[in-house]
Amino acid sequence: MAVWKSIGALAAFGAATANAAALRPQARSYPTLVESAELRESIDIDALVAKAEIFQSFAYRSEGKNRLVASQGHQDTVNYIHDQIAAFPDYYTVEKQPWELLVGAGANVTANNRTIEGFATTLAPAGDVSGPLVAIPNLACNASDFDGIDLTGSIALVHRGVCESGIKNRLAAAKGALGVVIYNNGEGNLKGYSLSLFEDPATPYIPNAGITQGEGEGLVALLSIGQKIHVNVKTDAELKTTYNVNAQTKGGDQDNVIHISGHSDSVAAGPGINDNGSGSISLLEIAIQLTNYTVNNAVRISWWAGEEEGLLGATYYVRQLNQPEKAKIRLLLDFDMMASPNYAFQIYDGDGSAYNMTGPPGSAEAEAEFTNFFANIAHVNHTEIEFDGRSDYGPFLEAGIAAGGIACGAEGIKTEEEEAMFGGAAGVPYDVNYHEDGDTVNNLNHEAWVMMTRAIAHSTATYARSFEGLPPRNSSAAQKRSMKYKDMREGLRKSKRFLRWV
Ligand SMILES: *[C@@H]1O[C@H](CO)[C@@H](O)[C@H](O)[C@H]1NC(C)=O
Ligand SMILES: *[C@@H]1O[C@H](CO)[C@@H](O)[C@H](O)[C@H]1NC(C)=O
Ligand SMILES: *[C@@H]1O[C@H](CO)[C@@H](O)[C@H](O)[C@H]1NC(C)=O
Ligand SMILES: *[C@@H]1O[C@H](CO)[C@@H](O)[C@H](O)[C@H]1NC(C)=O
Ligand SMILES: *[C@@H]1O[C@H](CO)[C@@H](O)[C@H](O)[C@H]1NC(C)=O
Ligand SMILES: *[C@@H]1O[C@H](CO)[C@@H](O)[C@H](O)[C@H]1NC(C)=O
Ligand SMILES: *[C@@H]1O[C@H](CO)[C@@H](O)[C@H](O)[C@H]1NC(C)=O
Ligand SMILES: CC(=O)N[C@H]1CO[C@H](CO)[C@@H](O)[C@@H]1O
Ligand SMILES: [Zn+2]
Repeated sequence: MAVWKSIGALAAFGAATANAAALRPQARSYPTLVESAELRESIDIDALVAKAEIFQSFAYRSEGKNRLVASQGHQDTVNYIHDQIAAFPDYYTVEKQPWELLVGAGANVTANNRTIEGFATTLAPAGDVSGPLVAIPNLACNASDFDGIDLTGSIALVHRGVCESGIKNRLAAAKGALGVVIYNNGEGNLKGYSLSLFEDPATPYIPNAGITQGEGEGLVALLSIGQKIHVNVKTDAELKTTYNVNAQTKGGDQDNVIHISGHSDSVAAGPGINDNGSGSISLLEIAIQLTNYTVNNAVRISWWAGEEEGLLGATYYVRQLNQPEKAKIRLLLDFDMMASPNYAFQIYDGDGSAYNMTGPPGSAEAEAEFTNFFANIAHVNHTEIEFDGRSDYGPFLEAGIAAGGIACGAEGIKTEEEEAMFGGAAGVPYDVNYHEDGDTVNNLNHEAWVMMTRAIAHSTATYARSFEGLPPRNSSAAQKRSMKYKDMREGLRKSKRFLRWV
């Protein structure tokens, strides 16, 4: 296997052997500039699946059989990715970037001395609080939902959905509540549930526990007929350190960076091999294959932690970048769920042609490049999906950084039109195992995974060669765009699609 010494040595080596190599066109024995077709062809399903098996083994030997952020299964994943990249010390710099989060470690809830199954909430503090239960109308996303309600010394009962639970918790705390009980807005439990927004030190969080929809609706019914309910909420939380893995080629223009990313953690329910192990693995495989080539622009690759808890790793990362560092990132491409069993080839609608939400300048061009890949190179159909910030590219959009990406589909239902375009089955979710214990190696679609990984390889190679066609950086336009984006997120909070996420 070729491990090139340093970029300086590498360029000299290339020049010295170029003539000799030209005589032996079969043997590519010197480093060449990366090229889409070659990098694409280096993608091999066996190499991808072998890594998926490794990720799954990390999950299965972990206590919760998952790769939940900061768990053993996740830590093993982070170390594995880091070590794979560190095996190319002359090609990449690589770091494990630490950050901390409070992971929920238990929640006991009683109502009038009856024990209710409680779910710990990540990012919320430990505590032992009691008081009368008060139900908050609407979805408790807006200060006006709390108008005329005095929560002093009380426990607030709120419904999940529409906005991050961190907003609900803060608003309740501001009205004097001692704790919050959130009830689910669908079937199932709230294992691994998160407040989804880092704590704002100015408005600290109060203890928070989740309960099922059935329990929540029962309590609301009792309160509505005037029954008094005294609630006790006991929560435990552990401060844990987790890591983003960030790698960057030593070669290429360090001031003009193509940044590709995915997330390394899973939800609590399962090993998370499609969501989003598949994206992480695609990136790892591309990072390894890239070491055979030189690049004109630096390639940065990040594996975020804590995506499932509210895009936390990416949020942390963007927050700690100063403006000149942000400006070096010409484009961020994010990849999640690359191997859904009932897939569609979906491109984020960066130009707003389908969903009327555009990204910062450069996002439209990124969409066009993926369209070019599917339509003109792979000759397959594609669809567009809302550029809604629902995955790790969200914090980059808010910082005015151009972004794009592709996906294969999560819990959404395949339409008749899409069945005609991609095969599979209409009326069935793209990934029936989304956030379930069935999200395993056996349920990956190999054809989709190779296609998606090749799409990533194409865009990586294209931008590693040149940013031609991408508009120049314009920080004033970026600022304007990021303000507009924040407004649109507000509008989106009201849309149905957001409801089950937060
Ligand atoms: C690099 O290229 C060689 C020769 O084509 C190939 O055997 C190898 O698998 C490639 N990848 C890496 C990471 O060396
Ligand atoms: C709960 O239990 C405590 C101690 O056993 C008792 O004093 C209290 O009256 C009970 N509260 C209700 C609402 O039953
Ligand atoms: C909050 O409520 C106010 C007053 O009813 C309303 O104008 C505003 O649009 C609401 N904001 C959100 C995010 O729902
Ligand atoms: C919840 O109750 C169980 C059983 O009594 C106890 O072991 C656990 O420590 C309690 N957790 C909290 C957060 O109070
Ligand atoms: C697109 O969104 C803008 C606001 O961002 C709005 O003014 C315009 O009417 C929308 N266009 C369509 C076709 O929905
Ligand atoms: C693309 O979709 C159309 C239906 O819209 C279908 O007839 C065609 O076979 C699809 N092409 C490929 C390559 O799957
Ligand atoms: C940068 O963006 C601003 C605001 O959209 C625009 O007025 C200005 O002409 C742009 N500058 C360049 C150099 O493109
Ligand atoms: C593109 C995509 O579907 N990504 C998913 C990765 O995982 C997170 C958390 O489960 C989902 O919210 C994203 O939708
Ligand atoms: Zn579009």
